[in-house]
Amino acid sequence: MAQLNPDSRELTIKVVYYGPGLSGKTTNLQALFHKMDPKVRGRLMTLDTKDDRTLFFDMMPVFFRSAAGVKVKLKLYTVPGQVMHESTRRIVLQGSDGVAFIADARRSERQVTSTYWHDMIRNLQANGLDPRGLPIVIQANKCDLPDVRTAAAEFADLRDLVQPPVIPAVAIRGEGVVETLHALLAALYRSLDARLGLARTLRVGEDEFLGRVFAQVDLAGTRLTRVSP
Ligand SMILES: Nc1nc2c(ncn2[C@@H]2O[C@H](COP(=O)(O)OP(=O)(O)O)[C@@H](O)[C@H]2O)c(=O)[nH]1
Ligand SMILES: [Mg+2]
Repeated sequence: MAQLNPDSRELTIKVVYYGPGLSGKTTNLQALFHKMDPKVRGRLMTLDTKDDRTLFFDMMPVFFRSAAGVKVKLKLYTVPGQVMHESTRRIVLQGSDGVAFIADARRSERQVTSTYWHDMIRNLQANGLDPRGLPIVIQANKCDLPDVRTAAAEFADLRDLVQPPVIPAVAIRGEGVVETLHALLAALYRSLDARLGLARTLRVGEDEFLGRVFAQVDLAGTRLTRVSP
């Protein structure tokens, strides 16, 4: 979980992009990387193998400093999707502050998606993280393909224990990618504020927190809406 280092006034936040292999996790990070101003983003580290699959994880840091001098480091990770990397998926989830679950929205992928979702819930619990208290969003990716689920009601098979928002996306075109991160960070801010008192003790408000990240993002074609608590 995110910790504040009181001496350096530095807050490190971990966000994980989880989901089955080939659902579009790396594509999300790549799209974000290209939309983000180099001033706030670090290097995108991807360790894809030649068959297009993530072997260990991808990571991209995003940095900003608040007006009150708090340095925020946001680290975006992906997990490998292949079944044989189950233990790696569990380890990457350790200490996460929020999860974007990237689903391939095609109905043909429904069973695999459900398996990975419930595997994530178990892995969170194995790491001592209560999914009911963790900011989570579901991205319905690949909405450019035929026979997809896009409405939250069509993801009832995932939304039993928790009911995260469902955000439609076409990550290869960069659509829905910023919306997904924005919805997650809005929920994440509230959870961190409740735990660490970001507004009260650090004087970092929600508008500033989201503003500092998304002011540096190319928002062409993006519609950000406020997500209700
Ligand atoms: N049609 C379509 N393909 C996508 C989309 N997003 C990702 N892909 C493709 O799906 C494959 C797997 O994507 P990748 O990001 O590597 O998946 P990961 O295993 O979850 O990291 C790649 O060939 C991507 O180009 C999308 O929105 N629509
Ligand atoms: Mg990948």
